[in-house]
Amino acid sequence: MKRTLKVVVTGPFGAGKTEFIRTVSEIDIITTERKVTTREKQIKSETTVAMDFGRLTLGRNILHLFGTPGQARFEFMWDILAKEMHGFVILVDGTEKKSFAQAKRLIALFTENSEVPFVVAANKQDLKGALRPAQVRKSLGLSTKVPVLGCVSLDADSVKSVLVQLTQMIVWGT
Ligand SMILES: Nc1nc2c(ncn2[C@@H]2O[C@H](COP(=O)(O)OP(=O)(O)OP(=O)(O)O)[C@@H](O)[C@H]2O)c(=O)[nH]1
Ligand SMILES: [Mg+2]
Repeated sequence: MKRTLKVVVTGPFGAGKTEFIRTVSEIDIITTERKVTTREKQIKSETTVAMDFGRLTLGRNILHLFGTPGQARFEFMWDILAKEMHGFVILVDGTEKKSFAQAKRLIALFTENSEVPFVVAANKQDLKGALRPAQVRKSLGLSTKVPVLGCVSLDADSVKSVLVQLTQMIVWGT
């Protein structure tokens, strides 16, 4: 029998969350991207303001993927999206070390309110200068119990391997 798992994809502004979901979703994703009006508009023109939604089937598991906004001013959505999730992905841009403080804060917030499994994905591994997973683990001060995986959100196999790992942790509790 198929089962549905709720997976939240979170991380700092511009980490690649919307792209991650778009790349693997079997349905046209639902996005809420709007023009950036704050000073971050120099970095990218559009940002998620409420959520992304996509779906991916992995064997007998149907993953409902919920992407969060990255900008802290939309953080009221984080709690709403995290409700009854089975697991989550913390996506960080390996080329943006200054976003790691926000990534740490997100990990603290999400683990404070929930005990579900999570993995960290060191994204944008295709770009020069991207920190490797081991360096991301060290920078974020993560224990060896937390899987830190390399990722390229533009590549479906790469995104799937992150989600397969998380699904195994959810289903088998390992
Ligand atoms: N080269 C490269 N570019 C990426 C990768 N992942 C995302 N991007 C690009 O990075 C930019 C930001 O990606 P988004 O998916 O909008 O990031 P987001 O985390 O949803 O951003 P917010 O919703 O604003 O927080 C886009 O131009 C993406 O195409 C990656 O793995 N490699
Ligand atoms: Mg987004």
